[in-house]
Amino acid sequence: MLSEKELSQFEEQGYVIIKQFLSSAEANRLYNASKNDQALTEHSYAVKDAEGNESRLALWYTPGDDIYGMLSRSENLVKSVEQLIGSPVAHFHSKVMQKVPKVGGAWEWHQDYGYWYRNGFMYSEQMLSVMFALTDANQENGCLKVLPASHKLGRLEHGKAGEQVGADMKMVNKYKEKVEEVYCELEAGDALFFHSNLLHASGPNRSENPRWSIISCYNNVANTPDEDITSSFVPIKMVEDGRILAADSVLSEGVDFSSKKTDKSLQEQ
Ligand SMILES: O=C(O)CCC(=O)C(=O)O
Repeated sequence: MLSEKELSQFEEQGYVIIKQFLSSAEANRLYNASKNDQALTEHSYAVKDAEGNESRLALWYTPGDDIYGMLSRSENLVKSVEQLIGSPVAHFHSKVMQKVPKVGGAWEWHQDYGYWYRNGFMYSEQMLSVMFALTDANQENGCLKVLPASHKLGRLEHGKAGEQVGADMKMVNKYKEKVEEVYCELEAGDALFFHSNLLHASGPNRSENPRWSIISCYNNVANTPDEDITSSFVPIKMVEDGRILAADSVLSEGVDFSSKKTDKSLQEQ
């Protein structure tokens, strides 16, 4: 559960980092599982940044009984999310983000709610993401960077940015005159909770090391979308903590993957 200090950091700055949310054994197991999972590899797709560098991701909706489900459904995590967006919560989706050494591309400045708004979700403050570092993430391998307190700007316009969709750079640059961007350097196992309106981006991976992470996104079940994204309004089935090390390391069969075609972060309005 998050402390008062962590809750007010999230409220004021739009994000909070929890060191060693996962043990290094758990982070390592998740990393190896995601590297070796055939279904995940088959359903992953590449996204180019403005310079043509590619990152890969695999995204699915309903969490299963596998290692990823044991992470996103774990009691400590779900209760922490509930502290931030109210209860009960649903698991909107999770994704494995892969930045291969020397190749992995950048993600342009955006707010997640800039995409999710298009699904018809009304309340940005009832949605958030949690990024789990499966490898160390730093400036050299393209860690996430954020603009503190930008969640208070409300939703900005989003439009085409290379193959991706990014926030209106006129507003982003104006806000950058007021605040310094913060590089969220993480060690494997650290978790970064961030508000759906927080402006964030990441650079390319110029290093010899991979930058791998899982991002799980949550929604308050009362915040229903227009579209039939069932996972986003069905209360999550919580499981007790500590199941990651024993769970099946292959994604459950029949997992409902998203594809590049349906990914809202790639579609212009
Ligand atoms: O993985 C990254 O570097 C950025 C991912 C991101 O911004 C997102 O999924 O919203």
